[in-house]
Amino acid sequence: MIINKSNRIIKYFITIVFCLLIIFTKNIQAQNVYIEADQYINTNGNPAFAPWIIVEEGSGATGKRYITYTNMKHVDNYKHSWDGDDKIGGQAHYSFNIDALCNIRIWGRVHCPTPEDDSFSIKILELDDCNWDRINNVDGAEEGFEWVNLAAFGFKTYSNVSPGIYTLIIQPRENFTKIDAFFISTDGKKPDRNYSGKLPSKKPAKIKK
Ligand SMILES: [Ca+2]
Ligand SMILES: [Ca+2]
Repeated sequence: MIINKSNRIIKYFITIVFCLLIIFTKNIQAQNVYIEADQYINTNGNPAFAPWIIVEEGSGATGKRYITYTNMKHVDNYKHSWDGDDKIGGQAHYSFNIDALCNIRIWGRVHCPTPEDDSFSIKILELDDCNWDRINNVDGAEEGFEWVNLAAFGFKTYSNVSPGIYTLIIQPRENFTKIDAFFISTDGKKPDRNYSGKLPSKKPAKIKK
């Protein structure tokens, strides 16, 4: 009698734990991520950031800063090659964390005044290996900085991305393309138009001993 009662209690307990596990697993949703374009992570071990430059701006750009490039006379018709691995142009590297299995698409906050200043190469190092995508002919950001879905202008979307640390890389192509920020959407939502960015840290990061 006592053994039967104990068995029932154990069964109830296992059932409750199992149900909680299902509910918890279903509710795991990866976090969306904002990246400021000026807060790149290039180090001595990575390609140089230049010819990208950081421009400080009082208003318009998130975090009051954006990146661009203006001195590409050394390349054909002021345009850099689409080949991001040719080692002529610089690269901007950004690290971001995906904390649960998800699909991702990437938005850019850009200002592209004309079709002659609206292109760059892009890839995610861990997902694309050697393949660069080509952002070009960007519509909707002629008058100032606007969020654009880069999937509409040449960048792929990614399905079933596993949790982990990833590296977004961009390389310049046409002069004067202005890039302000990126948004990694993991839930299909658009970036918040009220996002104002974050200023770069004035203090150096503390090193834990
Ligand atoms: Ca910015
Ligand atoms: Ca163009």
